[in-house]
Amino acid sequence: MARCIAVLGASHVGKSTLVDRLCELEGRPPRPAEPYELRCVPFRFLDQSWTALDCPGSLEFIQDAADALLVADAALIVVSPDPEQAVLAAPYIRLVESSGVPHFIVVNKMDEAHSRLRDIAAALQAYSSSPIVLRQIPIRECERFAGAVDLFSERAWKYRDGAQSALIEIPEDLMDREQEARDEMLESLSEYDDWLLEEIIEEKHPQDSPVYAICARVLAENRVTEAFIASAEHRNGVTRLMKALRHETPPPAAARDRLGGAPAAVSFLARHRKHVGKTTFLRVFGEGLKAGDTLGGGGVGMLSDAGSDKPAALAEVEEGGVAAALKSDHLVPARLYTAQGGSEPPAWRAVARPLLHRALRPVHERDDVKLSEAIATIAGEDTGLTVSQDPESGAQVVGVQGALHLRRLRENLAEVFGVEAEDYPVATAFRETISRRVETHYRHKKQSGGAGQFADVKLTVAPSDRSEGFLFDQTVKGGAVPRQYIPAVETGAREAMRSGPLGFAVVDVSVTLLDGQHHAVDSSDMAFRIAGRSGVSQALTEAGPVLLEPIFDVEFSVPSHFTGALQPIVSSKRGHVLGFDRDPDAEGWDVMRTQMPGPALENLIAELRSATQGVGRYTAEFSHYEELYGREAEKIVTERKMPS
Ligand SMILES: Nc1nc2c(ncn2[C@@H]2O[C@H](COP(=O)(O)OP(=O)(O)OP(=O)(O)O)[C@@H](O)[C@H]2O)c(=O)[nH]1
Ligand SMILES: [Mg+2]
Repeated sequence: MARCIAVLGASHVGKSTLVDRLCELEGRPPRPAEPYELRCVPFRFLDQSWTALDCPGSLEFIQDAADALLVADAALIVVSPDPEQAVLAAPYIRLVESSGVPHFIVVNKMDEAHSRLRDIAAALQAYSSSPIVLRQIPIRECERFAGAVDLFSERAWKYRDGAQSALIEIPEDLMDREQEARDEMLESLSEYDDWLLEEIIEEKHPQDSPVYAICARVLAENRVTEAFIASAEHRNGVTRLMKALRHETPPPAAARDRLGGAPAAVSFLARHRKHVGKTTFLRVFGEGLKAGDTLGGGGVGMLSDAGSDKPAALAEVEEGGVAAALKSDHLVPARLYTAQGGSEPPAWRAVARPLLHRALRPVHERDDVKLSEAIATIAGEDTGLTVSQDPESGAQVVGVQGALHLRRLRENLAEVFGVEAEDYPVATAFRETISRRVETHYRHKKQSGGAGQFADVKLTVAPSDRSEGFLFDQTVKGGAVPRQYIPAVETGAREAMRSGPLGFAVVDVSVTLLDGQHHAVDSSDMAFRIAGRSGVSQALTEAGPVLLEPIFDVEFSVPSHFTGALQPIVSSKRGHVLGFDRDPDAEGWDVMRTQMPGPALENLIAELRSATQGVGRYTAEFSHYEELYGREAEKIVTERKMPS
């Protein structure tokens, strides 16, 4: 049986360094981490197999972290020792809590800590719905991080460069603090265990082993969050952490139960690799998996070591093990597989809604088809990416998490698929309508040898209610326009709606054909279609055209601390706030409901991130169209009319 931990947290907190150190405890250094990519690191510790899933730090890749949590037995949320940076951990605490995966906090870079550990814990507590309990406290010598006291065993270790830590007596000056922190820890645990509560009330000194068992249980039940300290760079605190993981990380059966049902394997990542093709990373939950076994209704072609750069065949993957499936193109990421079928993962994992939409085009025109194919392939693998087509221009549009994610996409296109692509903004879908009723008369007449063309129409255009689209009616009397030509007039009128006097599609207009004339020989469908089109176009020009702007319901979610910073962003973009509340789904977060005009969304994520230290997010849903007047409207119309 092998266990799996997800290691996640903000950028540059030392996640990859910590994973390297865990792997090096008993083995060789792992394959180096690549920026912005999840890395699987299999390793062994005290005769047991483990895989660490080293998640990329930027929030733009939080979907990768969510997918890693899907398969993890436990999570390590790695944080900075600076209380000011606690907020950067908030999105990860939130994600892990929503997943239900038992988790620990690791305060890393303790060698750089300038604050008291309890202040760091207090700052993190604002975002954690379970109490954060210290498992260790630091020993400092001359302001330097020199060792740690384990609050369970009440033993102290002094770190030594390049050697095993030395067991020492708890330093005299730490005794009181140690006692206080230990009491706090036991008190938190005693809330979930009557025996422990009694021991405390009777002022006994509870034994280690039952306390360890309580710890493992409350961890599995997500009652408390234990915090460890480390300096991964200096290899300090790594063995202690790994020993705690070994004791307390639940077996893979618990992760499988959390997923409901009994998947044989769960895929959590897929990448297209040059010369290798599609590689899907799986965690095996069944009794084991061999190449050639059936999974998801198809054969698994080859199983390869998840930690290796190049394909390295594995005969079999044990229960709980992680492997890369090659030559198994039917497998897709983030799916729960049985031998014959596959099912959707739980809803909590879909965290990455598109936050930035950009259109893509190939740098070289000849790559047009290649680009579409490559994007389709990547969209099947990158679970944080959406692909659509702009209905106005037909351009390929990608929905990504931000500028870094876009960069990873473009690099992937170039390096793996050999297509250079450039991105550009997606035009806002403005519309136009009219403000008054106009009656018009239009005669289409041509006499150029042979058969002529004749059609005469009298019609009105009138504004109709918002969202009514296009309505057509006729009140022609006495066959002035013969019945067979009326549909042609309607077709012409619809054509006129495609682009109005301001240059945008026209909506919410009703056209009524009142009267007209025809000619026994020269009238035709074509002639009435042209008359309908030209007549309506002419009428729209006179009917007070108005620009319509799409309005979106935009809901922000930010740590409460930043709620005040949202208002100026919303108003500077012509939006308005509808209200705000505590976020029921996450401790320490607020949601703010607003309405914002379409153009505001173009760069919203960049502004939101710069106002919220990168952690704010939003969702946007189209709501309705609203009339836009004045300078803003003029600017948009002028830009539209400029030759591109
Ligand atoms: N002082 C100190 N530096 C550390 C420690 N751990 C990691 N670092 C340094 O912090 C930097 C970031 O470390 P990484 O391990 O790449 O951090 P990460 O969290 O994986 O970063 P991303 O994957 O980019 O989010 C590197 O320069 C490390 O050498 C530590 O314990 N103390
Ligand atoms: Mg890293």
